Amino acid sequence: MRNTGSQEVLTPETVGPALLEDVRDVEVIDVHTHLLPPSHGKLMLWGIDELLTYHYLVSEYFMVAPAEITHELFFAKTKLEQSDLVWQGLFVERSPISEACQGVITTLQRLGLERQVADRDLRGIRAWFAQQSLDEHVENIFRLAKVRYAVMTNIPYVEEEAQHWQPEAKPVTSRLRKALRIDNFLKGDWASICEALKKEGLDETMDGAKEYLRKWAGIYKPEYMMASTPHDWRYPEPAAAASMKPLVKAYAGFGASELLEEAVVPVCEELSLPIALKLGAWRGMSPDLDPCCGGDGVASADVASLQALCAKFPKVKFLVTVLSRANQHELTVVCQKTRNLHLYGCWWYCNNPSIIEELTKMRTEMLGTAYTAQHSDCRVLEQLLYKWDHSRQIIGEALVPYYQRLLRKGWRLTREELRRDLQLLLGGSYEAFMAR
Ligand code: RAT
Ligand code: ZN
Repeated sequence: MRNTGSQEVLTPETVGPALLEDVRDVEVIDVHTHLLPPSHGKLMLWGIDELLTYHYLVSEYFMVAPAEITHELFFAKTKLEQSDLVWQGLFVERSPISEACQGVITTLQRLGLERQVADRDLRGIRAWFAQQSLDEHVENIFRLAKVRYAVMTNIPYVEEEAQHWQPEAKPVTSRLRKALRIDNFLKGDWASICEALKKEGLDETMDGAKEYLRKWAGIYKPEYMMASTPHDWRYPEPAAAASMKPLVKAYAGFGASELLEEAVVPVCEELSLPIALKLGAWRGMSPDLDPCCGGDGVASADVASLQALCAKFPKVKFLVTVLSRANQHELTVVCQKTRNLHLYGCWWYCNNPSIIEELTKMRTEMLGTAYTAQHSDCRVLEQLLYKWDHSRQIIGEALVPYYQRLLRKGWRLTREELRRDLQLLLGGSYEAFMAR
């Protein structure tokens, strides 16, 4: 009888099917999402109308929308009307073959809504979602997606969000962990930092900024501080910003490098918090799409700046992902050489099957299992289903040849060891890096 237990010794023939089965089963950690708990009311996005108005789909819809549907007209409509238009344009009038469209179909299939999908029955789909009880539904989705926990993105200077944390923090399911997002610091946006300080009754000084970070770290108890940097982010900042005339400087306040060095890094050192960076988003490239968060593009980032930052602060741990495919190889090399840096996920425009496959292969070749192969970046709860289903399949298929090659050389590998490796790639290496 074939031994299918954890001590089963795999062969070049059996490793492929075993890997594809195990990669579907492994419980993952989702290190970056935009999910929020049910206690945060309308900020927690879920259901078919949120799925259909995901910014990837709205952007795609505008490529085929009738000319008379202007951006203004579309965004003035209700969520339901917007979702009707996207459904009609992308799912009824043509086949939904893009990754974002396929994602909706995978999600509905996983929820057992095949018949409604086959009939293009959007009403029926809506009716199914309307029957769900929210807390149970959240748990059900995490269980079906086999996600142990996901890290949220918590932005303290967005009032709508902050009100759920103070004066009293609302309950958060143990499936969600926190991350303190501080884009305005990495942007060097002193004016918006001052606004936030004012609201909190803190001094508009570097000490005030540090106190602000400490305060919100105390409220969230985050996994890490995080920021997506401007597309032209440089560290250290070009001399021009540093050598501003004193008066101009007093008005402009502190620059991004100063804020990093004098506020973010010291507080992270003090609290032993890693800094997660996302490099290469070109914000507001297409402002017409900003209302749905779809206006951003991609730009090649300066990976040397990241390397300089990690080298300058060896006691701080950094996590990183980049948006541009063009940066990926360079970044992988930097990650291999930099002990305080951990690579995670195929971000946003890289979260497509062809690119996930390519990145997984390249990263495995250079980093072995010492990276985190994926994060979902979900904004809508049920997206956990498709983002993880799709990624598991592609990552699994990308890895098979590496194991086959190894086993052909006579390497002895048990099923348990294979599962261990998959766990490392889908959350274990992240936890090990964080705990180190
Ligand atoms: O993927 C997204 O939804 C983007 O709009 C961004 O939010 C990005 O993931 C980010 O975290 O900045
Ligand atoms: Zn994100």
